[in-house]
Amino acid sequence: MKNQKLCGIMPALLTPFSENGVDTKKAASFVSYLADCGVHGLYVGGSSGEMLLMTQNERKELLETVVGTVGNRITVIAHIGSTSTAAALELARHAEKTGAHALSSVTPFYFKYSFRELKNYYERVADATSLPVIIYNIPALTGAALSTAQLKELLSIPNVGGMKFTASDFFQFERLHTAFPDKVFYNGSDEMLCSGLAAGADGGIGSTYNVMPKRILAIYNAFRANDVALAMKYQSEANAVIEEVLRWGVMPSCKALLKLNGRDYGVCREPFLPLSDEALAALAKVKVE
Ligand code: MN9
Repeated sequence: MKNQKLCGIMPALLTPFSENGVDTKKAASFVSYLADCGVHGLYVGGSSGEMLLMTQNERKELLETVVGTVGNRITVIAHIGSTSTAAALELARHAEKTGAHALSSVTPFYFKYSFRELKNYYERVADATSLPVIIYNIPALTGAALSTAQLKELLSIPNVGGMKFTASDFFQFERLHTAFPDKVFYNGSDEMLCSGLAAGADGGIGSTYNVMPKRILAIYNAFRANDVALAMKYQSEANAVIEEVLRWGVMPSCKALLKLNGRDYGVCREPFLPLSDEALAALAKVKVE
């Protein structure tokens, strides 16, 4: 049986920073707002959350804030992926203790690990807690372009509950979820949410969901109601926003869009830079809702 609690629309939460840490007040107020919008869950501490630019303690603090604020209303998936297995396992145990509903991890990156090493990593993460583990497959960023057979092997690990699939090979995507009908599969490319749903996704996880949750929910709800034409109309409206976001950089643009639309959520950590006036002027023209 598919875990219904894990299905649906889940913003890949952006992290608000204060001068010297995570701005937990801003995070709490924002996740309450997202839950009020009707999102089904949150994906916390992933790439959109700038996890690579955060300390272990900051990642834990952010998760505690989110679970403490909305953990009994919506699903919380803790991204615990790290450059070392030891760090990932520490975050995984902390996430279970904190009350997250699932774990997720990107495939270990930077070094070119063998498949044997990647598989061992997921076995260790899956063994560390009783929570379902969502494999995060994003070959364009990790460089780990795994074959369908290799992804199936990862999905076969006990405690692996599904996959976040950020790629455009919907043939591979269909083969995977058809082979594992009880596991949960997420579309990862916001610009292709409708296509991913058509290919069988149970939901989506994405950065731009932070800035236009209602429109993304409208795509999902129209598709679930079998109105593909309407879902594509909303997708096209979303893509006008995503096109600009991709032009100027995903996370800096998403934070700038929040500010332009009345919510000061701060800026990204360096090496990211605040956007230029030219970028801000272009983003001011897009309609997020
Ligand atoms: O997978 C996100 N990818 C990254 C999730 O954060 C790297 C997406 O939501 C993209 O940011 C989005 C824009 O290309 O689709």
